Amino acid sequence: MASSMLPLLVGGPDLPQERCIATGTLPGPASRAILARRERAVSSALATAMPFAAVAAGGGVVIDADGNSLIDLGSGIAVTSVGNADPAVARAVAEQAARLTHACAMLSPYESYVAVAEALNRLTPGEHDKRTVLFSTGAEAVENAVKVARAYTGRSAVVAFENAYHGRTNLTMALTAKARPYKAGFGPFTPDVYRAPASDPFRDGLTGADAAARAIDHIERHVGVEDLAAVVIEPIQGEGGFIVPAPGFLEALAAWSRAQGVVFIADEVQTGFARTGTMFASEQFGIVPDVIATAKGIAGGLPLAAVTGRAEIMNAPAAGGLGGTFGGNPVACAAALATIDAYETGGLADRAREIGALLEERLAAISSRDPRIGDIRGRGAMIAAELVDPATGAPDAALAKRLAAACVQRGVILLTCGTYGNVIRFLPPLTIGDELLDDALDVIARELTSL
Ligand code: PLZ
Repeated sequence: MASSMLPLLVGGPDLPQERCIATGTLPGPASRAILARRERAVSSALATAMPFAAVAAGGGVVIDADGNSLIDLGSGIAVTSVGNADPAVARAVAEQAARLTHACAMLSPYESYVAVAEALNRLTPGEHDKRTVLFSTGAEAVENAVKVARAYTGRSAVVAFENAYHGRTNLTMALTAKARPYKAGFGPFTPDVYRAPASDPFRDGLTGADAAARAIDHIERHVGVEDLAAVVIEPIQGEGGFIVPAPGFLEALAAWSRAQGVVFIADEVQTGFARTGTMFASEQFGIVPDVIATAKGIAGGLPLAAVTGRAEIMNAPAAGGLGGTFGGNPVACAAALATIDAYETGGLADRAREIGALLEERLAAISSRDPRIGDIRGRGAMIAAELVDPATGAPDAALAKRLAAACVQRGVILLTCGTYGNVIRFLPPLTIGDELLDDALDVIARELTSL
């Protein structure tokens, strides 16, 4: 059946909140047809993790082309925190699209762009005077944060950390740690990017203070502060494995950066917008970044990203130095205003903490019976379990992959991550109900036992 003949399926929270694989296995026939067309039309370099084509989503479920209903533990990689096809966001998008789809912020301002900037200046950590610029993707935000830091300091070197993920553009590939699949074959990379050891309590056993001292010593010896414009760090590393640094690590690094005149850039692309139980993860570590990059959860699924920072830093590039055709598109801005309103008035940060507590409790119970779960970590609705060989502690990526593949066949969308690929991660929409979470954890427990 051509997709134009399918009845219009409305997504959002009114979708039945249930897990149901009516086709028995995935992909069902309608998904299979789309996947086959995809293979002929789309570059094979774009891999797809899931064996189904999505047509609608909302609350805590994703509906596929065959009408199967899957529990969403991924939110499209931490994007639809406010819920997919949220009615208020959908309304704001429709109204804005019917009025003005594009103006180009470099040509003429529009109120929604300014309002998003005001909201970010108000909501990001710190009471100092701030400015914001909008972009379309997380990588673009990180890249522009580095541009701003270089313009402000007149220095060029940038430090990123082990296990970091910052994007797929040339500069952000250089900042990203993992070679395969992100970097291999795509060099040469931009010069003057250096990698420092991070804090990884499960693997390095260091206190935050010791890990910071190790990182700072590494930076001072290998880079030198005279040429260092910025350190770029995810407060909780996302793609690298949901690694929560040991207490004190980020504080020490931020204090050292301030003392050295180095711009401290927090990449909160994955951790931002209520995901970790506070509006931004930096708050939980008591740090006030000079510059903060955001994207993903900012606009309920519409492509929008931002760089927010100290006014003197953000105003350092010459007029015209920052921009882009689509950055801060009016439809994306309208979506962001509705989304940010939902975070602020809908108690979603509190809900993230409840989700985190439920997930941690259920995972702890599973791990008490299964030593292959080596570590459970994260904050709020950004929780992960690291799978290891119990005898050696070696990462077990094959198990993570098999578990995710088995769970999706049972109707649970489970993502993996980690430098070694051996981490299962939980990033449900904050609109998911406890019943779905419990059901998903039952499935995961059952499938894990059988593997
Ligand atoms: N910074 C911390 O998590 C995106 C993409 C994974 P873009 N992570 C998910 C993949 O395989 O492409 C991400 C992130 C952090 C930056 C980015 C980049 O954001 O919107 O994908 O460019």
